[in-house]
Amino acid sequence: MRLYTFTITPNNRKVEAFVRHFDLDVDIHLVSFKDKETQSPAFLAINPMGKVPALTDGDFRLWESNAILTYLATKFPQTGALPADARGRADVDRWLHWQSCHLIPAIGALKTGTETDVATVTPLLRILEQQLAGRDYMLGTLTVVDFAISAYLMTKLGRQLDYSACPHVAAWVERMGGLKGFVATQVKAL
Ligand SMILES: N[C@@H](CCC(=O)N[C@@H](CS)C(=O)NCC(=O)O)C(=O)O
Repeated sequence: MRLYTFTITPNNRKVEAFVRHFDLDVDIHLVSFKDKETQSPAFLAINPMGKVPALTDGDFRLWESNAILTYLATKFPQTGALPADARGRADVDRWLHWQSCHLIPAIGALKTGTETDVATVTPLLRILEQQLAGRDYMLGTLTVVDFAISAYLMTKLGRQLDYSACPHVAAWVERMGGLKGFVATQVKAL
């Protein structure tokens, strides 16, 4: 298995951190944007979107960070990072979709400058706060959901959000940042 990644961005870091946290038998390949590697015919054959992260497993080619996370957790069940029962799995899907459909657009708007008020993300942080009350991790134990969401709050922009009403979220981001995989992928944050 080979992971194509560019560590510094949260879309990539969350997957690479997962691989490194659990010491998964995955070859990590850092792509070179300088050399336009993601636009090369060889890479476009892996991901026609020309984006990382991407994963190859034999002749299987997978892209989209959340799909890669759940695939890895399925292939390496020893991680215990993906509930097997229907409700647990639906719970994972719920939060992965929430991250893509709600958190990313809100943070993305701040990043591009179409929104300048960091308070626009606060209602979403409050949703996380509610979920994390009484839990160390989003679903109780460490799952792909924690990797999928926390990586965005560890960025330079993520750290500028207002956590004053969300102490559980702040503590969780701190806890996640201390995990082996996130320590190993600590580079100058975006
Ligand atoms: N939704 C995708 C986003 C992937 C993505 O946007 N990757 C960026 C880096 S964070 C990229 O490869 N950009 C290069 C480009 O667009 O040329 C995911 O979660 O994997």
